[in-house]
Amino acid sequence: MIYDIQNETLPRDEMEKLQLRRLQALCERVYANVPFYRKKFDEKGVKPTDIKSLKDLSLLPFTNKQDLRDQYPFGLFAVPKDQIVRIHSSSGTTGKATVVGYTKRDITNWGELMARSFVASGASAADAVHNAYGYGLFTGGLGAHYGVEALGATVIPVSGGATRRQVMLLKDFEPDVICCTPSYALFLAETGEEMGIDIKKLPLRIGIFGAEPWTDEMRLQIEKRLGITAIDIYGLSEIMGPGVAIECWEAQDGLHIQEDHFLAETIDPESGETVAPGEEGELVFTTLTKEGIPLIRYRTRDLTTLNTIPCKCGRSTTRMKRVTGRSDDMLIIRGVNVFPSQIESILIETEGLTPHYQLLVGRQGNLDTLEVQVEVNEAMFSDEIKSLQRVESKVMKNIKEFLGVTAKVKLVEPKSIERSLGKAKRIIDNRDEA
Ligand code: DLL
Repeated sequence: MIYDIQNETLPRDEMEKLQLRRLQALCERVYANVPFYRKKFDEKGVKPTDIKSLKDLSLLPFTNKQDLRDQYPFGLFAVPKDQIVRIHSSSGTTGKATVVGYTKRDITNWGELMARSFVASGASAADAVHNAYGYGLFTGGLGAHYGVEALGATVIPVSGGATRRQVMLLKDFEPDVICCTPSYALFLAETGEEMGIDIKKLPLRIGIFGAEPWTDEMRLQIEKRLGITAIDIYGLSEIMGPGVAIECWEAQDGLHIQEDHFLAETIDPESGETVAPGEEGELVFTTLTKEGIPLIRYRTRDLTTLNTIPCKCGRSTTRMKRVTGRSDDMLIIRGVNVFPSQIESILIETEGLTPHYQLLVGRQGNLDTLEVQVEVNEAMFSDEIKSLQRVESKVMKNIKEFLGVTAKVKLVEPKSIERSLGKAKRIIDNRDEA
């Protein structure tokens, strides 16, 4: 089923016409209402009327996270404050928070896009959704919540935390769909096992997981342990929140971008030049319909590849590959670039290891060092030291062979790495202290 058959299946030329119309109106709007953009346009010598085709997008200036921080809290809002009906904010790990505001129409659009996303995942109005994304300034909880209501399904607003109670609710309320981060899904499976509740045997059918990078290997684990179809959902608060793009259950082959609302490009992160579909680049979004805080060419730092081939599910929207890392999560270990997700793939494929891991980055002299700490499963834990050492060297060898970096590998006890209720913390960077 497709929720918004008209907009999700628009032929390419009609989609582009709609995008252009919206882009032109957007440029007029931000030029008139946001001094920051007026200045940026003027500096580039571009006027809203210069945008005559979608190709002219490249004339427009980029926006980045620092711009949002510099304009903290409300400097990029394009409407008077009395039209803002909701604020969200993302704390980030460094620097000031970024703040976003939504008008009534923004909230309605977001609900509709999340309703589209639920249907793309295989859910329907008849389903009940256990929503374990955090409620609050984070966009996950309320974003999914309003989507369930727009669809007319039942929302169970659990939020994050109290994990044993969550397992009880999964058993007692028998929801069809769960929303949470992929790392939390595994924590739920593990907690269920401890409580003697096998989530696989419950009616739960679909998981909608996002807010952090995960891999296909992790998907298989989650699908097996929870007995569900695991769907990847992508979004970021600056652009809207969850629901910017989602996989369809029919293909699970790339995430459909809601292109009538968000114009996507991929660029070379160094030069800023646009790269062609099929080539990896940094994802850049222009919000076509947002009123509260519209953004022009926002650099997400997320790396992906666009695919314009229509999908077998019937949607014609451009798809993006699973985001395997942010350019700022990339580690450079002795000159070699490594993403946590690449290490994750190697760990998950190794017998006896779990997907619970952390990467400790340090410095010795002038060189960066990497230590991979990964939990073993119970069976492996009760094995002899010799076989543990064998696994350690095997993982070290695979990391060296496939990724080209030397890492120390340390197997740790089951359940010794702290579980996260939201986004997992994969990297511990001790370089500043060294
Ligand atoms: O994480 C919004 C969200 C909530 C998305 C719930 C999906 C589900 P932020 O806190 O602003 O917003 O973080 C956005 O998280 O730029 C990516 O780096 C990362 N991210 C989000 N979804 C995915 C995903 C929410 N499916 C940042 N795969 C983004 C990989 C993701 N990374």
